[in-house]
Amino acid sequence: MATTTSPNKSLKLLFVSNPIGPLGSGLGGGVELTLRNIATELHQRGHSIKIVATKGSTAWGRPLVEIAGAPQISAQTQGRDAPVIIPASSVLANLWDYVRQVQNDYDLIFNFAYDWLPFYLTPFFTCPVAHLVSMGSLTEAMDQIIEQVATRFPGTIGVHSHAQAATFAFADRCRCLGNGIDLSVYDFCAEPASWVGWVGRIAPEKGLEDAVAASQITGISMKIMGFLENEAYWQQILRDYPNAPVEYEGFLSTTELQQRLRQCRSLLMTPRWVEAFGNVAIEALACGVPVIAYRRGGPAEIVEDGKTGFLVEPDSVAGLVEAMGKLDQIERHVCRQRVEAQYSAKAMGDRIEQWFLDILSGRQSS
Ligand code: HBI
Repeated sequence: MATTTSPNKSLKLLFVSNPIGPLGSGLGGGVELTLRNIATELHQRGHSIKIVATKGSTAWGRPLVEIAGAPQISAQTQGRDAPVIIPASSVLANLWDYVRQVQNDYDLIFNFAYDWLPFYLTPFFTCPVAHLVSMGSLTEAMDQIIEQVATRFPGTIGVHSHAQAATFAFADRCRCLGNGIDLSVYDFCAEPASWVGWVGRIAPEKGLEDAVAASQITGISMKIMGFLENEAYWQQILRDYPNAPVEYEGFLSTTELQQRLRQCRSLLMTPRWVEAFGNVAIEALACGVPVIAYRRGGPAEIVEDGKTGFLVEPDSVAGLVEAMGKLDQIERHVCRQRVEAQYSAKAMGDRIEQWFLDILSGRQSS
């Protein structure tokens, strides 16, 4: 139901997770960390949060409803003309049937799924729905259904970066939210180890092979951390770069990840696609780790070239190698300061809270 809200009113919020895997499994990539951080921050501000997610999820202490069912195919493995596929016993369908049943208990529903169904169902709900779109344009079907919501419910489409918004025809109707992390989890490290780091889902769109190539050329060791999504892709990289001093450290928890990340000389980000944001960029900077990133997507809006890292010509291994030779120019404490100013959980909480209040009051702002 619509409510008139004042900034200090506690909102009753239902967070609906993504349908590709349980929260805490890593299958949901950056969107898991985003959901966790927003839920924690808004709870601390006095809002009441409930999370509905795939069976087997963790909700980091927040009230959780677990829903069983078959997962969706990962959206980025689909082609632009991919049809919308809903498997039998679809967990996505079951999630949103639950949401329909309980919608009157909430002021606002917050969707984290990059899937057709929640957008299609939005007009069928009486409770307002806010959508956090976690990736850039991937398929015609998704572009069309998100645009339909952006048109019918102005101001309810949230994105992480201007670069991500620019991949959609309705870029000017997206609300740019950036992202945010709980800085108390990330300890600043002034004296790094000699090695560099690479963090992310190990899949072709993340361009890991370029970072491995740069490690082989420079002889600088590299620690690789993240969810091994595509084994064949990883094995091919090992065959192509047999002498690269690289080590796969597995999919680590946030705490374990930051313990390794903070020691890095630098983080390398080599996205082939328009990374919507690049959470790991702010996680690294929060520890004082400079980021060397292709000038593409979200990381290009986070890294300040020459100040908190280097922005490199996309897909240029030589560019990565050159930047790796200039890391002494970067002051590690400046990296931490930039995150404290723009990407703390508080800064993100302010942006999300204002977004919700604007939706509930029918106000619009970019
Ligand atoms: N695929 N179908 C689908 N739905 C999602 O919500 C989804 C996805 N692939 C990747 C993904 N979410 C997240 O890893 C990114 O949004 C970060």
